[in-house]
Amino acid sequence: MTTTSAHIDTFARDHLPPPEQQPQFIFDLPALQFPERLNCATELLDRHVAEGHGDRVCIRAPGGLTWTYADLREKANRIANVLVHDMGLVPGNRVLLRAPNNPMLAACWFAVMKAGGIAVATMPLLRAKELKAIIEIGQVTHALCDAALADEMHHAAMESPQLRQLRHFDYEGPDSLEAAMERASPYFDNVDTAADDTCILGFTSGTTGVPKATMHFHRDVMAICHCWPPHMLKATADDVFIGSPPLAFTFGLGGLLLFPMHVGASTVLLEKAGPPQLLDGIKEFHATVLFTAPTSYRTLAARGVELRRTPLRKCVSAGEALPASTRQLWKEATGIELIDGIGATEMLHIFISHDEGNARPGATGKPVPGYRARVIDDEGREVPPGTVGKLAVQGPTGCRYLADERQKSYVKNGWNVTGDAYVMDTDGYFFYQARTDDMIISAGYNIAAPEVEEALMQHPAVAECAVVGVPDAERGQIVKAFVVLRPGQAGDAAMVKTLQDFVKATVAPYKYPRAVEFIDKLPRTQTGKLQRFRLTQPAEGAA
Ligand code: 3UK
Repeated sequence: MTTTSAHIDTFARDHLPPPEQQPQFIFDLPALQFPERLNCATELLDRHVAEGHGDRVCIRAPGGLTWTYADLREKANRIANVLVHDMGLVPGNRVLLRAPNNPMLAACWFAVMKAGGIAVATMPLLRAKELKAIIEIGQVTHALCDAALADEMHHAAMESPQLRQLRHFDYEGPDSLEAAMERASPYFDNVDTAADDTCILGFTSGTTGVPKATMHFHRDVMAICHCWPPHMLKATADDVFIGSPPLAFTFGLGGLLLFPMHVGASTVLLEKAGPPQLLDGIKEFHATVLFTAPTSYRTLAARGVELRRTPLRKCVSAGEALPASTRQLWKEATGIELIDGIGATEMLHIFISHDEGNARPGATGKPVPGYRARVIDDEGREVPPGTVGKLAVQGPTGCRYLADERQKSYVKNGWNVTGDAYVMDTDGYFFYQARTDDMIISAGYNIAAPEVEEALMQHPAVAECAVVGVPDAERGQIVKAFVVLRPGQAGDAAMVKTLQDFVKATVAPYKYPRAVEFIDKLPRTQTGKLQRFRLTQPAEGAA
């Protein structure tokens, strides 16, 4: 596609991976025939107002705040004017956003889209050092930051000469973003961006290594709204969305902002969204659609009686594998069949999933309409059903790392290779096995760490666990389990034996953990993913 970019600052276009390293994109649904000019803010926000739905509730938050679509549009327009007229933004500039999930963060995100900028949303818990790395990699020129998170931002800004402009919101003061918004016009003509102008730099949450920036276009934002939600989630304008993933994580951006807005529904943004806040939020706002991670479903399942009295009807799990036992636990507690889906920052959102009617225990599902998937061997050949291999996917979205050598390992022969080991059955269902680096090879056997974890988790004494391969002279590697016990359980030799016997009775005995260590807490990323590598090399960088 050769379209005319609206970007005056050509940094993003200049750093796209070369064409031969890009994945093959496919657009074989009618809804994916995008025009050359496309601004996702026009589609997701302004359209509702233009169609006469400006007074529908768009965003709610604890403390009584309610914004309609018209309110959000006016805020975003004012911020876009501040960005352009006060802060000197030109299309293509990168704008760092830093806030917990709240309405102002949503307004800032849409303001960046409207102004033709590129949003670089960052995880609230990041420290100055990590923010500085993101500013450097993304050559970030502007930043909008929640005053509550100003400290680390300030330190990062001091050491980042490329960052030209920084404004804070949610505080009283003449130099606040809100004060500037008051002075700005409530009208803004969205920049006429090309469908293939970059609008998001999504940093990988990465369970290991140096962060990578993935690049996504305006058309990618619309593509994810047209693929998974209408076919798997099937939400309507009357739904109320709620959930835990940060908007800086594309799981949260889609689930808690883009998808509700695409169908004209409303979303509840919670700054704190642990299980207790989710439960309160579901009750207070009568939420009907929940997005969170497997661990959070396990904790919330204990509150099934209360949840059954709410209108909650659709529950989505992503970010890490959903154990069959968690699916069952949630169904028994709430009566709701979980919708599992695998997504990735590189793919922007979910590409294998199922709806409630087609859930199969232990399976992630089938390729989402618009995507295709296969299981391949090390040479890139498709393997037969029932064989473990690497997951490869193609669709309207795909991996484009900003100037990063690792593009060549994620994209092979036009396929996105996600780093996950999968098996497809003869019905075309995809079963997650492990991250390719979490396959343990012990005495010649392939053992998937999550399978052993799932077996352990079914024991009533186990609260959480993580399984890794540790070096062993005789067997190459042995299976080692790190176990967090439920309160009141003793981590002694008898418990080790009990758990080992329990695993042997649940899965093939050669998979049992030959070593078991009891710990208080598992290491997790800010997106809730287990960091197994930190259990094999605990000394380095342990927080
Ligand atoms: C793992 C899963 C099994 C898998 C994400 C939904 O997680 C997201 O993006 P990340 O870049 O991580 C991608 C990796 O996470 N994973 C995610 N979901 C599942 N494994 N079952 C699942 N349901 O290893 C994948 O390669 O942090 C999830 C939407 C948007 C996202 N960015």
